[in-house]
Amino acid sequence: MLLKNDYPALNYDKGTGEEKNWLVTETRFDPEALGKVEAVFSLGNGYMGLRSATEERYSNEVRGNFIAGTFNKFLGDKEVTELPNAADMLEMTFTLNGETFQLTQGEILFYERTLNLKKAELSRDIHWRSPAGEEYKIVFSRFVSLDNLHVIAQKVTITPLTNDVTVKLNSGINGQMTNTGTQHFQEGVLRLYDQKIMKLEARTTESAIDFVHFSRHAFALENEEFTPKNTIFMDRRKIFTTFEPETVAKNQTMTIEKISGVYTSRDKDWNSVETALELFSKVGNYDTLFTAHQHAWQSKVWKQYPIQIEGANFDQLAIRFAVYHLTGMTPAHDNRMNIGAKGFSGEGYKGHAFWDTEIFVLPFFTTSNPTIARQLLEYRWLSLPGAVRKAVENNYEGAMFPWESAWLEDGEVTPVWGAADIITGEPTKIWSGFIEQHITADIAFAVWQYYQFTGDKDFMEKHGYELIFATAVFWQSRLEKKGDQYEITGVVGPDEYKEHVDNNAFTNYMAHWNLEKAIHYYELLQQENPALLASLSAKWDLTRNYTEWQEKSAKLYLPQPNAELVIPQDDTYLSKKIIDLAPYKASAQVGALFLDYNLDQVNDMQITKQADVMILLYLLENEFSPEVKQANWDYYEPKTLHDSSLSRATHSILASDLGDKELAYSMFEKASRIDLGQNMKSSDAGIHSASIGGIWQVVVNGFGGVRMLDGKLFLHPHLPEKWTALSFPIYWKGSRLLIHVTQTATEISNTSNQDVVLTLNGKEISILANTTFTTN
Ligand code: IFM
Repeated sequence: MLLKNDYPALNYDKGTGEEKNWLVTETRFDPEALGKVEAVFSLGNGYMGLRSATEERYSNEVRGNFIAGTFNKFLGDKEVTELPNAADMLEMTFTLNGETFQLTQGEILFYERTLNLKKAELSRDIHWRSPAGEEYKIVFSRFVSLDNLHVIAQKVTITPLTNDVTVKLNSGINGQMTNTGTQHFQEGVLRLYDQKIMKLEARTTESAIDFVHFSRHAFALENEEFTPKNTIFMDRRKIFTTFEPETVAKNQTMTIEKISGVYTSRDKDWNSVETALELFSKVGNYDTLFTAHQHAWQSKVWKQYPIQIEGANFDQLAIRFAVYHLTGMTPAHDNRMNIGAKGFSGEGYKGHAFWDTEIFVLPFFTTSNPTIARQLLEYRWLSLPGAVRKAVENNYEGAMFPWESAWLEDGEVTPVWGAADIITGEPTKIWSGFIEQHITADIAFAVWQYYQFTGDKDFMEKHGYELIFATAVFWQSRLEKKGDQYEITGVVGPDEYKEHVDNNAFTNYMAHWNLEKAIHYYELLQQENPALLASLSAKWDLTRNYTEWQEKSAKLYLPQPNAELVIPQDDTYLSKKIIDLAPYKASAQVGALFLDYNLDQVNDMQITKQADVMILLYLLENEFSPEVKQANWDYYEPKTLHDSSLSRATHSILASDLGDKELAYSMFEKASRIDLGQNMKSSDAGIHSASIGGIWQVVVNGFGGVRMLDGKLFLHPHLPEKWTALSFPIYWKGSRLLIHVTQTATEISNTSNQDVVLTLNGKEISILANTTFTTN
């Protein structure tokens, strides 16, 4: 029976030939570890995402179907808006010769569940002996179409191996889903059309978004289509059909297809339930849908991001895994939506967007698919009203972006209470929504980074300048005069283990950067586009602000390196107690520290949750010398628990910059295993979007050495010893460059019609249009 723990649960080497380094395979069924695979093998197309729960149900499962941007708030002050768990369309219960198919019963003689990243298809291949001794080969396949964003397709083949048997199916749409108990939907109309298409309508309770779900089935015996007798069944929020038993002879195969669709009134092209039904009626069968789906993945994803690592199979798989999820989690179809910190792969963080998007994920799109990057930044521009509301509520001016975002108009949606405090027994207050304020500068930084990479003036004129000005207006109102200088007190920096600190270095430097950029662009627009400046000035009171920016930015306190070159993370960090972190660093459990201490106690120790000063040294890298970077690494890394999945990628990139290839690689190894590794409890609440974006940054910005400094492109690769080659595309000011790096040479193909100037390994070069430059 394949339930043993004596070999790794995930296998990365099953793919051969064309599929080498494209397959991740779960090799045993473990009813205790369903959550990991549900999340890590989740399917998505940016419009929706599905946790990969199985067709048949298990007690520890968490089923999840999330549709981008359909936020709803449950009643009461304790709740914040969240992405509702929509009706489940995957469920199918099989009765084989009177026995219910359940892997916890009988014996599993063969089991493999595989996520094929290239095809974006999930399959499950099982040889099962039932409790009565009948053996079956059962193969399940499914995908969420990238060609038709509304469609989910499933196929099941059942082959009895010992005797002729009967196969009965109960399948439908189950709207009894909740977000861990919270029901977000009012019941709507249930209906069966033409004895074929099941429909479930639902409406979110507060945001009043209409959902309509459809499912239909098709059956074949040895490729001969047939229609079994069936009975429709409706219950509260549930519509199911029972397909009566059909005899399948030994070694014959019965094929069942279930095609489902979901449409909502949030869709830009939403018209009515009737129109949705009409659209769904035209959807093809599994194979035709799959051909179009594969074509879409090939043309929109794998051709667009042909990133290759040679010499390390797992690493190649890991970067493909990253691109796979970056595609699935990103609502590229609609600029009113953003990326959830867990994508669509779980309820974790409620579908909200954090700084994870701008600092960790966006660089992938800015560099590899600027159209999508622009849309994600447009989301922030569209959500300026919410940011203004948050500023007003806090007695500030300008745009104070929420720590967690959902609807454009919502403003702050961070929940106020979190995990249990082990000392007081009370819930811990989450301060981030109140005082983790660096996100406002992070968004401005991402705008600037996008502009530098793309040269997209149209974006700047329509959205970018306004975002940089509105955020700078916030900062000037936020700064506090203390003696001769300005300070920012009472914040949480990226290190969320320090609350209510004064002058968090990252926050102060980023605010300063934001103010300086606003001054720069104000002056630039005075010269180049006074009309635009006048209209933005009227809206944001820029004439007064410009004076304030100049005065305050010049006097904003920026913590300087001390005698040991260490930049104080905040005013008091360096004077706090130091404890031995070795046991916590060695623990496989994230947050193991909190089994011994509560957050108040951790606040008083030199313990850092995640890259804080380190991310400052990365983002504003040319403001700090290599000596300062090294000294801060040596000081802070031993005090950093990497308890946030965002941490290791940044550390790896810095280690690359500091010339420590081994350390950079070991940090990368750990980062790339956060979701994809063997820890079967790492991802239950969902994958880690920022970590996944961070993995791409480690490969391209760290090992590939791609940087944009002061608006110029730099390339300084340092491949890990075991990699023989790395290839990736980047866009620079509209030109697509294909970069191929080996241990001894770098080749850059400029596929555009314009010359590109960049600095390669410290030397400025110009690569003529449509030519390839090679070193050595
Ligand atoms: O944004 C992060 C934060 O930096 C650390 N905690 C998790 C958040 C969401 O990923």
